[in-house]
Amino acid sequence: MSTVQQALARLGVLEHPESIVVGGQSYPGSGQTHKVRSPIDGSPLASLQLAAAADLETVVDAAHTAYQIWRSVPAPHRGEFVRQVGDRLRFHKSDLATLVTWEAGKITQEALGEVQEMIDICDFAVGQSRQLYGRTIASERPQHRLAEQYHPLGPIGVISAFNFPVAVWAWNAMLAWVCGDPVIWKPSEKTPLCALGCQAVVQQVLKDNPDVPAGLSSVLVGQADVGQAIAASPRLPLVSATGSTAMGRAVGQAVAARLGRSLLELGGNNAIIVTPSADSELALRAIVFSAVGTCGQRCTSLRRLIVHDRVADSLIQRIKAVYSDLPIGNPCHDGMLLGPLIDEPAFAAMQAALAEAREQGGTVFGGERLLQGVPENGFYVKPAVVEIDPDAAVVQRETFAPILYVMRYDDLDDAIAMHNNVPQGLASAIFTNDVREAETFCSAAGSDCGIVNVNIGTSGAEIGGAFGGEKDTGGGRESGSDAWKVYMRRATNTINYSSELPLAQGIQFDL
Ligand code: UN1
Repeated sequence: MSTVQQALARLGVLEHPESIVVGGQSYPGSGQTHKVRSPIDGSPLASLQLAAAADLETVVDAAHTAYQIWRSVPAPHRGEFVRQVGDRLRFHKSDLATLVTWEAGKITQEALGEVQEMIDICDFAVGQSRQLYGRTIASERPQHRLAEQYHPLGPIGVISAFNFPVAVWAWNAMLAWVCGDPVIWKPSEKTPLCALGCQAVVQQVLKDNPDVPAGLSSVLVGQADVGQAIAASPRLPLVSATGSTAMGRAVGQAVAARLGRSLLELGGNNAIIVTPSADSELALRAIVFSAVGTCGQRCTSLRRLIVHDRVADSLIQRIKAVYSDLPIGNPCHDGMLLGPLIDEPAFAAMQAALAEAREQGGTVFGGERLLQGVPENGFYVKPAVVEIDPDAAVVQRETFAPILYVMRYDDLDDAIAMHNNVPQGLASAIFTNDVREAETFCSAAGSDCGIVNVNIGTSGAEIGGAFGGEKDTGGGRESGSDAWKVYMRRATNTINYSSELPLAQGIQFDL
């Protein structure tokens, strides 16, 4: 038995997994057959008959049935269910990390970190389940109480990407569940076993809690047609989608057309500014982790480095030296820092971006495919450093690969302008020991991103903060802070406990 099969068996995933699971019930979809291969070495991992758009309705029916029950379960009891999910996730941490490594190609440390992110959001959601509070507002009328309540919203559609095949679902599902909403999950068809592994964990908890309705948690492994059906379904009041800007635009428009709510977490074009006062050791480590972590395939990956003229030469030289020595190869092996790209199209997109960068006057270091010392049939690459003009067209685009575009600046205002001059607005950072520079970057006139850091990199956010970004990144916020509110509907209550009927705004209306 392979490591993956062992992990699946321990989780309780069927030997021949099926692409639709509602609670504990699984069945094949009516779409085409789909083979899943590992990015590590191209080895086959699973063959599934995918879900198709027509399969969605029955799953939504089950979610609605579950909603009728779940919405009236006291929120702290809903939290107790999530607490048990968190316990099972702890128990299966390494099994799920194995699936993440084999399906997404993440090094073991990052795969374990992603599962930890799921556990963290469970803990957060459990606490949140006792804090779904509205405000009491001073009423202008005597003996009146003006207050707001948050109520469950309904079944939620979650569309996630291959690069965070488990954590992004957990950010959404754990909050949705404590908020009283069932979840229908369409994972990337590149990482179905990760999704089925998570669903198996939920299944274990459902078994221990027979009163919890099975339709609370469903998975449909399918392609874009299933995503479109989710976006178009008027019975899913919120659709949370993570992926490319093109995908998010299509989902956002379809959801808006039916006046639904969407939570979009799309592409980033994340940058770090390094100023002359920066701690260069700290900056170097942060730059390398942010640029090459997950092989440059995080939405928070560092794509642009904006470095002051005075420190540029030495920093660029040190980055290149570190890049030349990076352990690249099988992500299961201890000590590896860089695993493979997800697949051949990702490699082709990286090469196309590098060719374009050269045409646009860039100087390219690295970026080539590695064939020695790595498993065969995987797309392992040397990370690239590209010195280029900030106005080059290729710099405006998110290429999901380890390419770091480097540009120089002289004046901080110019650096901030350069920083903000891209369509995306997810994560950003400044490295400086100068409080004026740091606070300027964090101010209204500074970074225009949803995540703005000082002396740490762009990737690797904690779950406690709201996660998401502006402009082409889609504007949604998920995970921590008050992101829970998007999973609920707000009711404003005016309660009159007087024996008069005073009208607001002092209106007289005497019968
Ligand atoms: C993503 O790439 O879609 O901040 C999410 C990070 C992770 C989440 C990334 N906590 O890099």
